[in-house]
Amino acid sequence: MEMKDFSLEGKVAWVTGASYGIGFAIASAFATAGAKIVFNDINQAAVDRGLANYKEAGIPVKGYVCDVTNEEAVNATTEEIVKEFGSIDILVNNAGIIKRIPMLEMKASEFRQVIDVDLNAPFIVSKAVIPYMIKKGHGKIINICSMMSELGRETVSAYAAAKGGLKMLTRNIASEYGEYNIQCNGIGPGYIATPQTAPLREKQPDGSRHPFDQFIVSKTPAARWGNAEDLQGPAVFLASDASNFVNGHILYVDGGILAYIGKQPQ
Ligand code: NAP
Ligand code: GCO
Repeated sequence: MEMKDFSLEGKVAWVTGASYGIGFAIASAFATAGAKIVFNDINQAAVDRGLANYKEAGIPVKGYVCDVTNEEAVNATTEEIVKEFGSIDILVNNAGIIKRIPMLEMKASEFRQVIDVDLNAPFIVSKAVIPYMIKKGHGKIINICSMMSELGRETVSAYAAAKGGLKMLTRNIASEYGEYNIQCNGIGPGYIATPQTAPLREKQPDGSRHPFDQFIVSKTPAARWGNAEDLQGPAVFLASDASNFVNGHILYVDGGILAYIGKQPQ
């Protein structure tokens, strides 16, 4: 093994929904490791916000407006990226949404919307990119899964169904395209402090911590929320040649939540 196996020099990486948060942190780490970065977001305002974030971080980047649930738009964006950059060596399916609604109050249309962004879109984007990876003779796909790929909890039925499905889509892409030297793996972040989880960390009117915030810290052996930077090393590993025989794996980056039975009563 050589340290250059961890390098992403000369690689082109597309991270979806990467204007901020986990996607931005992963794209930034890829840039540090030598990759050229492209990202997309759902509208021009989001892309502009992303471009400003990358500029501030000194990272050259190209941003595209593309709704990942729109197959036509995804195909067109994929073609544009390949035309401009020559290939897509690394794809991170990061764009996602969550709706926290008790199942009996959730409309079928709301359930479908979550499945559309969190599960159908990784299928659509991977389907667009894989032929180019086959042509190039290699490719890395990283699907951003979740604790909810393994666990359920109140109010997140659609999200858990989608992220559980994404885990299996990951394994299936690995199974179907592994012979073309394509590795498809997942990252399952634990509870990460981003805008997506901000409502779960909101201070109470009396200034005390949100009960869910305290619950998560007590469930996490690391005794803290993760931050987006905690995902950078694992993502670079899965994007690099150092992981060329790792396929269909979900790497949980969760401070130990899944390993832990919980604090015993005192
Ligand atoms: P996030 O708010 O979920 O970020 C997702 C990004 O995707 C946003 O930039 C969002 O844009 C974009 N997006 C949403 N729908 C899209 C669409 N149809 N087309 C294109 N882009 C779209 O924040 P995050 O916490 O960084 O989450 C990133 C990923 O990690 C998600 O897949 C999430 O489920 C997953 N995850 C998060 C955690 C956590 O604790 N934070 C844990 C496990 C997994 P807008 O903001 O403009 O809507
Ligand atoms: C929730 C959270 C989670 C996290 C994450 C956990 O409401 O329980 O939003 O679903 O965001 O996906 O890994």
